[in-house]
Formats: sequence, C-alpha cells, structure tokens
Amino acid sequence: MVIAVALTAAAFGAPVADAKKRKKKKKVRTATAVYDSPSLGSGDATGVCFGANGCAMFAIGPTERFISLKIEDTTGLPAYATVGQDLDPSDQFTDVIGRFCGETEEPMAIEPGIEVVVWIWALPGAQPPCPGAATTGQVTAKISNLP
Ligand SMILES: [Ca+2]
Repeated sequence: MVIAVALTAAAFGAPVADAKKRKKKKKVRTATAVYDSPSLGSGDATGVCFGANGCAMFAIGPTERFISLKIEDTTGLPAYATVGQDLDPSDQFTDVIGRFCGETEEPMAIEPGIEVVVWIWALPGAQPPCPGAATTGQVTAKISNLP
C-alpha cells in the first residue's frame, strides 16, 4: 500500500513541475573570483579596490538580472562588502547596488550587461552590522535571469 500511495503522489506532482518549467526558464550560473587584499576605505562611505585583485569582479550577460553572493574569507569570519555597477560611465563613480555581510540574504537586482564589482572591506561595517574584517579570500556568485 505504501508503494501505491507514493506512485500516486509522483503522478500528480510531475505535470505541475513541467508546467512551471515551460512558463519561465530560470538560468543560473555560478562564478567565482578571488581577492588577494581587502578594499581600503569604508563600505558605508567610499573606498578603492587595492592591488591587482583587491575587488571581486563578475562579468554580467545581457539577460542576467540577479546576483547572489557569498564571501569566504580566510579568517573564516563574515566580511563586509559593497556591490556596485558603473551605471553611468560618464562619471568616475561606481553606483552602489547593495551591501551585505558574508552572504546575500536575497538575490540583488542588477542591470544586465554591466560588470558587477564587489568591494570586500578591511573594516567592519554598519549597514548591515558586520563584524568581519576581510583579508584574502574568494567570492562565489550565482547569477541568474530570474530572482
Ligand atoms: Ca560611473
């Protein structure tokens, strides 16, 4: 009897899953970037990428609209980071998309086709509160067309 119940459930479940897939296809890819020094400055104000790999950079495709990020610092502590995109190339500033501590809670909305820059700060942060002080490490990004 247990087997029969399981088979029924599977038969009901399958068409629903197929219908969802046909509606919207979510495409997710994973990318990683290393940073060999933290960014200098304050994540709540401004700062710079330091050295050749002071920030994590991710190229974004024309259909990619969301990014989730996770920092793995060699200290093992959650590091404070700012996410930016240069939405207006005519000025020298990079626009802030968001900030996070260690790992993004929700995917961040980004502008398609524009490189994403992640500053990993040497100092703790305030928005959100974050005790981490970055050293070196790796950032893993999940980049997708849907949230
Ligand atoms: Ca700009």
